[in-house]
Formats: sequence, C-alpha cells, structure tokens
Amino acid sequence: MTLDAQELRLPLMAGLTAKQVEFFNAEGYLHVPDALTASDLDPVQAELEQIVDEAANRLVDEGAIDRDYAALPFPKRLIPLVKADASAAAGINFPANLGPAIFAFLHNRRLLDIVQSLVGEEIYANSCQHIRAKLPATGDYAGNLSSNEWARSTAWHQDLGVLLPEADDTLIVTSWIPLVDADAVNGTLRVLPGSHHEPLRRHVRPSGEDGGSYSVAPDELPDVEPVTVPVERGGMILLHCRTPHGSDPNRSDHIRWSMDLRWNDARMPNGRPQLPGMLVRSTETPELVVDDRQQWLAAWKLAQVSRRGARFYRW
Ligand SMILES: O=C(O)CCC(=O)C(=O)O
Repeated sequence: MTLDAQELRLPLMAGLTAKQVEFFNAEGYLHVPDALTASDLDPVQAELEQIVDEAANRLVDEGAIDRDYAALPFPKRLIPLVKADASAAAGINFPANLGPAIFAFLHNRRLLDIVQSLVGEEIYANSCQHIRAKLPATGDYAGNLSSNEWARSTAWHQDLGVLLPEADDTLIVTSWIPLVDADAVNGTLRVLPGSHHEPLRRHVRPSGEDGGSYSVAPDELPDVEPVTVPVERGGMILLHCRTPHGSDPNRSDHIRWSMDLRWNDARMPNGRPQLPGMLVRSTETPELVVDDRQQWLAAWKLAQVSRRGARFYRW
C-alpha cells in the first residue's frame, strides 16, 4: 500500500483507533508504538541534558568530581555524578523541573490526541507527574539512592492507591513514555492485565530500606500472570489507574529515562487537589487552559506553602 501526497501531510496519528481503546478497556493497559516523533521528545531530552550538565559543572566547582563527564551520552552521564553526590539528580523530576520543554510537552498535540481518546475533550494534566532516571541497579550511589526505587524495583501498585479517595470514580490515565528504548533488561514496565476491573487493593508503605513507596499489600496481589511491555523510544504505555504495575531493577549499563504523566477529565476529582495540575485542552472552557508557563510556575510557588500539612495519601 502506498500513501498519496494528501495522506502524507496528515498527522502521524490523531488519537487511538477504536480497537486500541477496546484493548485498553479490556486489559487496563495499551502499548502504542510510534506514538511520538523525535521532534516531540528531543526538546524534553535536551532540557534534561542541560539539567545534568549544570549539575556536573556544580559538582566540579564544589570539588566533588574532577571532570564533568561531558563525553558520556545522555543515558550514561548522570551515573558517575550520582555516585559522587546524590544531589546531581535533584533537578530532574517535577516540581524541581518545570522547564519550558516539559511545559510544552504537557500540551503536545499528538500526546493530547491520544489522551483525549480515553479521557475526553476536557483534559487535565494531573499534578501527579514524574520524570525518572532509573539507574542501573548497583549499591554504590551516594546518599540513599541505592535503596531508592530509582535504583531498584518499583513494587506492584495501582496509581489510584497513591491518590485520595475523592478520585475513586475518575478515570486517571497514566502515559508512560521512555526517552530511551525500554526493555526487560533496563526495567521497562510490567503490568497485571485485566485486574483494573477489580476493586482498589489495600496499599502498604514498606520501610525506606525496602523501597519506601506505596505498594499493593502482598496478600492482596491479584493472581494474574504479569506482562512485561518493551517500548521503543517514541512509543508509550497507557495505564488505567487501577491496573497494578511496577518495574524490575535496571540490569543494563545505562539509565532508563522515562516520564509518567497522568491525565483525567478536568470536571472530575483528580485525587491530588493540593498541587497544581492544569487544564491543557478544553472545548467547554478554553479560556481556562493554561498556556502561559509563568502561570504554572506561580501556581507551584503558591503550592509550596499551601500544601504544608495537607494529606496526600489515603493510607
Ligand atoms: O517507571 C517506573 O519504573 C514506574 C512507573 C510507575 O510506577 C508509574 O508510572 O506509576
């Protein structure tokens, strides 16, 4: 089959097909290969490279390292830095990183077309968002990084389990987007398919040495065969908020960089009301879409104070 000139001018993809939506609804997850192009992801990566570069220069100035490791590629450069000083990773994740490229990416048309297929036209970028540098699993990182889930497995959990009960009737969709090819070796996501049809499981919080992140109580884990989902750069995994998922340790020699970004219908409770998510697409109230990054920065600044003492977790 060949595409004519008209078809070639069409966007690469405008949302999910009916079959993809059907798969998501049945299985609680969906792998979408080639969802994004290099031009969608490269600016986000360049912003992270700059953050890592600034951290390297700071550590050189402070005498924590004797060179800046600039010759190492993006998937490797942070490794020697966090072996010397864990603070090298401090600027990567939200809300330390609210840079222009990640702000623009939260409004990416191709991404939002896909999200819209699941949550509808009123799209809220939930404040529960992460950019992760999942480190090769070794025991020699500075500070507590070696015991942190960044350098070990992420235990089975449902994203709804780390949000407040107000969101129990809201479909919150996670888009899990790697910036490098993600596979079983470097710790791509694993899911328990179909178990989103069941109720939310009780979550427990293990000690810091055991990861410290909320996870499904072991006696409540659904008896379902896990599926490991390899994703090449440009692809994404979509997850239902009741789908148990996690990841194994990164057994490769490079960092598994990824983003997990959450979305819901803006008219529904979002489960993290104390932190600033934002309306990113709307036909009902387009005037409330946040398209000025300064507004987002101001909202996060205000929240640094108003969040104090607020409850974030149900357990
Ligand atoms: O990236 C990972 O390894 C875990 C991601 C995750 O748990 C999530 O997206 O909720």
